[in-house]
Amino acid sequence: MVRLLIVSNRLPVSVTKRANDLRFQPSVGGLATGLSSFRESHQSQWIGWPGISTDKISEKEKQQISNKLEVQNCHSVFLSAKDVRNFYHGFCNKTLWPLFHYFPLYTVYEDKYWQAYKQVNKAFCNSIVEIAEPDCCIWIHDYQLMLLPEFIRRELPDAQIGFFLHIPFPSFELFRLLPWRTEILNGLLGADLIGFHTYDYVRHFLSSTARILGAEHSMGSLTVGNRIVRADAFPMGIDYERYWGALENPKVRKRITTIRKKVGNRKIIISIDRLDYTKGIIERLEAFDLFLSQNPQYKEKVTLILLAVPSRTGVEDYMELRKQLEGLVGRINGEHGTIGWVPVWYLYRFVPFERLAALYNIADVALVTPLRDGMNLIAKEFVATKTDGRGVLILSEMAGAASELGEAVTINAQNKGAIVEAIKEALEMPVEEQTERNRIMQGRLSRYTVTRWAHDFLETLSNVKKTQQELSVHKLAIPTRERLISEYDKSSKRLFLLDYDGTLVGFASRPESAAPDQELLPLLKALATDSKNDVVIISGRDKTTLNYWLGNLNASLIAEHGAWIKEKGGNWQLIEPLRNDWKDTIRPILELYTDRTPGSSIEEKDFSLVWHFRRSDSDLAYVRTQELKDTILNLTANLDIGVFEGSKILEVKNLGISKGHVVELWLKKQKWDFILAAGDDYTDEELFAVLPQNAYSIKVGYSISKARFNVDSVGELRLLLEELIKNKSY
Ligand code: ADQ
Repeated sequence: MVRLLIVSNRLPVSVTKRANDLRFQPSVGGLATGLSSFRESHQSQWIGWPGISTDKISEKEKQQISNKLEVQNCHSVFLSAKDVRNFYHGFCNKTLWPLFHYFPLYTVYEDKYWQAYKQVNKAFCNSIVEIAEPDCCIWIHDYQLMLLPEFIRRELPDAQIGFFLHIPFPSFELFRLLPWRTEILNGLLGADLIGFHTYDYVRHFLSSTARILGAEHSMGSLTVGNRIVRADAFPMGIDYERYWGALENPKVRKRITTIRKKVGNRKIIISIDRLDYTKGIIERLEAFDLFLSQNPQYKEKVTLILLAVPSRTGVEDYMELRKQLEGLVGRINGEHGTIGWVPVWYLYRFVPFERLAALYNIADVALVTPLRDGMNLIAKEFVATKTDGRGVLILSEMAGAASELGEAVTINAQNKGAIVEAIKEALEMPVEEQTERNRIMQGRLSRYTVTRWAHDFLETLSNVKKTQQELSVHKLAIPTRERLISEYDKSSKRLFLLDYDGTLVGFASRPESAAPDQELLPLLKALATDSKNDVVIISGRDKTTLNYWLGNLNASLIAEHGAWIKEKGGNWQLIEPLRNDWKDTIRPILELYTDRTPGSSIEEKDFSLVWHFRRSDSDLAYVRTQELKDTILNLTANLDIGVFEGSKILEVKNLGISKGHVVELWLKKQKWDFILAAGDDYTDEELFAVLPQNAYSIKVGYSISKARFNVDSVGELRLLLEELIKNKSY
C-alpha cells in the first residue's frame, strides 16, 4: 500500500504551555475530527504545526513535543513567533482569507507577508522530503499551503500529490486582485488532483487558470507540462454516525435536561460558529433584533443561544468584531429582555462534543447564515443529530453546504427581511414538514460521510495518476528515440508528414504571426534536401500563406486540411471539386459573432471559414462557440458541411476534406520504409488513423490520441528532427 502523508497547517493535536507544563489537546475543527476514523484504517502520517511558536519553548521542549507527537504518527513543523505573525496572521488570515471570502476591503497586500508565506511553505516541503518516499501519496490541505504542491513536485516528481481547498475559491474578478496570483496558481498545479467543496469553486479556479495562465481545461482536466492535472468537487461530509448516535451518550442526555430546565418551554434557536466576520454573526443578530420588534407575540417565547468559538484572537479585525458583537448582544437584551427572559444567551468559548451535540439536539431552529463559507459543517452536524426529525435549518445560500442541503430554508444572508421571515416560517413549520425535509437531508448526509469523502478524493487521485502513467507509457523515451534514429539511418524511402501550427511552431495570438522562425527554416530545408526524404507539410492553413512561408522548400504542401495539394516542384491542385457557395450564408453569421465577441476574427480560406478567438475572453468565447455551433448546424443540416472545434478556433468546412483522405494518396505512391508523422490536434487524428502500424506517429502534447508516441513540446519535436539530420552533409 502506498504510504499516505496528510499535510495541514495545524496538526490534529495542539500544544500549549501553562506554568512550564506542556499540554497536548485535540485540535478544534472538522478536518481533524473527521479524518480521525479514516486515519485509524490507513497507514498514515500527519505533518503540520503543533500550534506553539518556538519562541515559547526551549530546544529540549521542542524535542519533547516532536517525540511525543511522533508516537501518534504526527510529524511537527515548527514556526517561530515571527512566522506566526507574518505567515499565519499575515498572509493567511489578512490576505488570503478575506480575499477568498469576498472581503477585498479587509485584504492586506504586504510583501513581507508574502515572503513569509513562501518561506513557511518551503519549510513544510523540507520536512516532507525528509520523511517521504519517492512515490508516496501526499494529501495537502487548505489555503495556508497553496505553494506546497509545486515545491514538492520539484523534489519528488513521481509522488501522488492531492490538494484540497476548504474555503471558497473566489471568482476571477476577486482572485485577479492578488499580486501573487500567478505563483499561487502554479503552486496548486504542482498537484495531480485539486479538490474543492463545490462545483462553483471548481469553475472559478478553472476560469482563473485559463485567464491568468492561458491553461485551457477539458472537462476539468488540464495539461501541465507532461502531466494531466484534474480539478473536481468533493463536498466534505461529517462523521454522521457520531452525531446521529449522540443521544445514546448519557452525558448528552444529561446536558439536554439541564438546558431544558433553564429555558423552560421556550423555543430555542441556535447560532454556533467560530467568531469570524465571514460567518455573518452581526447581520444574524440584527435580523433577530428585527424579528423581535416585528413579532411581539414571540417575546418571552423564544431564546437565541449564541455560541462563538474564539478564533484568531490576536488579529485586530477579530478583536473589533468581538467588541461589536458583545455590544449588540447587550443592546438587544437591554431593549427586548424582561425580568424573567434574556432573549440572547451569549457564550464565547470552545465547548466539548457532548455539549455541542446537546445544543444541536435541543434546538428548534439553527440559524446558519454565513456571508461566505467554503462548506459549513455546523449545518450538517445539526441535521444529523435530529433523530426524531424535528428542527429546522435556516441556511445561507453563500455556504457551500447549500448546494447539498436544498431542503433547508435558504436565505440571502445580507437580506435581514428574508432572515426575519425565515425565522417565523421555521418556528411555525408543521412537524410533518420538518421531518420530511430532515429525512431527505439525513439520507444524503449519511451516504456521503467524511470517510466516503476522503476515500473518494484519494481514489480519484490514484486514478489521475493511472491516467498519467498510461499517457507517459507513450512518451517518446530514449530507447524508442534511438530505434527511430537507427531506422531512419538505415532506410532510403522516407516519408515525413508534418502538421504546422502547434507542431512545428507554437501558437501565436494572431494566426499571421506564426511565421517560421530562423531555426525552423534551415531545419526543414536540410530535411527536405536529403534525396531519400519526402517531406509533406500538411496544414489547415490557406495555400497562399503556406506558399509564402514554405514555398521555397523542396517539399510538398497540403493546404486547408487536404483540399489543396502542391507536390514538390508542381502547382496547386484541388483534390476534388468542392462547393463553397455555403460561405455566403455562414459568413454574415460569423461577422455578427465577431462584432459581439471582442478580440475574435474571421479567416477565410477557399473551402472553409474559421472563427478565431484566442485573444477573446475565454468564458465569453466558450458561450459564443456553443451558440455559434448550434446556429450553424441548424443552417447546414442538409449540406455536406461540418463544424469543428480546434485550438481556440471554430472551423466550418466541407465534410469531404480530411487529412486522412489526402495522406492515403501519399501512402499509395510507393513502398515507404520509414514514415514519421507529427501533429497536435483533432485534424491530425484523422492522419494518425490511416498510417501503417510501423509508422512513427507522434503527438505534440499530452492527451489521449491515436498517435503511438507523445512528445512534450514543439521544441522536443524540433530536437528530434535536428538529431536526424545531424552529421549528415547534403
Ligand atoms: P470553519 O470555518 O472552522 O472551517 P465549519 O465548517 O463550520 O467552519 O467547522 C467548524 C467545526 O468546528 C465544526 O465541526 C464544529 O463542530 C466545530 N465547532 C464550532 N463551534 C464550536 C464550539 N463552540 N465548540 C466546539 N466545536 C465547535 C473551514 C471552512 C468551512 C469548511 C470547513 C471544513 O471555513 O467552510 O466547512 O473548513 O472544510
